Amino acid sequence: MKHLGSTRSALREAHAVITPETFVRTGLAEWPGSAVILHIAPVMGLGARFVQFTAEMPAGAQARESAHGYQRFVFVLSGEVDVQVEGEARTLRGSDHVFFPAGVAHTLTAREATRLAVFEKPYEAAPGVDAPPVCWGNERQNPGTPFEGDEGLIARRLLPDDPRFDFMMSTMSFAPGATLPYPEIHYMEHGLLMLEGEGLYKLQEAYYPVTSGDVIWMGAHCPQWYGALGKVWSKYLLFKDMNRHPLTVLPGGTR
Ligand code: UGY
Ligand code: MN
Repeated sequence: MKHLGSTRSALREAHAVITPETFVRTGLAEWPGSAVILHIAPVMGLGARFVQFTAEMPAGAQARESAHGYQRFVFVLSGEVDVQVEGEARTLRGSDHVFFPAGVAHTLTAREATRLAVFEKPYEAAPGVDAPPVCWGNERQNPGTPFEGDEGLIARRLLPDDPRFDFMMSTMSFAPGATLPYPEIHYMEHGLLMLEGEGLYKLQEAYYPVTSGDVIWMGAHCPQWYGALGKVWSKYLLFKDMNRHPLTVLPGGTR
């Protein structure tokens, strides 16, 4: 059906489902030599206040910090990347992740063909609250906790639960048949990347079959619910703005 223009991708006022057959590769100045698939950005015109992209780095490609000083969270999907920041050097592989605070200089150098999930956001300082530090971790070594008591739904927080951070990254893992306990509505927005498995996402009034590789944007107050299908656990990576007062969010996406 692809050749007839059919796709599961859909754009609505408070959500977007973006599936791989509609991905378009482009470049960014901070990522010379890499292909960038910019999934979610304020230019969508729907109120997104962050950017989510996939960076496809060939071996040897190097990226540097955002020229605009945005915070950056990087999750390694595949491959190997050398990271240098604040005099520290580490090599990251699948499921490793790193957070760079706003304005912190760093480099990412691919040792082999590497795919990264990247999230960037202007930092919103809060009065009397310090800036957050660089943070490292590995999602697979993170034990997580049952979400609202459900052993079939494990939430893993990839950043500290700390007011210095103005967003949270986590993964949500669902046993086959597990669901979010209720349809959520909240003022915070989400960027989502399906990492494993498949399920059904309800966004506003529509149900979407989703699978590994799909991207979803959920705007403020977008009604949202997920149920896992198939015979294996499904898992998604999730951005959520946190810890800042909603009245500091101005219409049009600036603060
Ligand atoms: O906590 C959350 O906002 C999360 N449960 N939302 C989601 O998975 N869509
Ligand atoms: Mn939510």
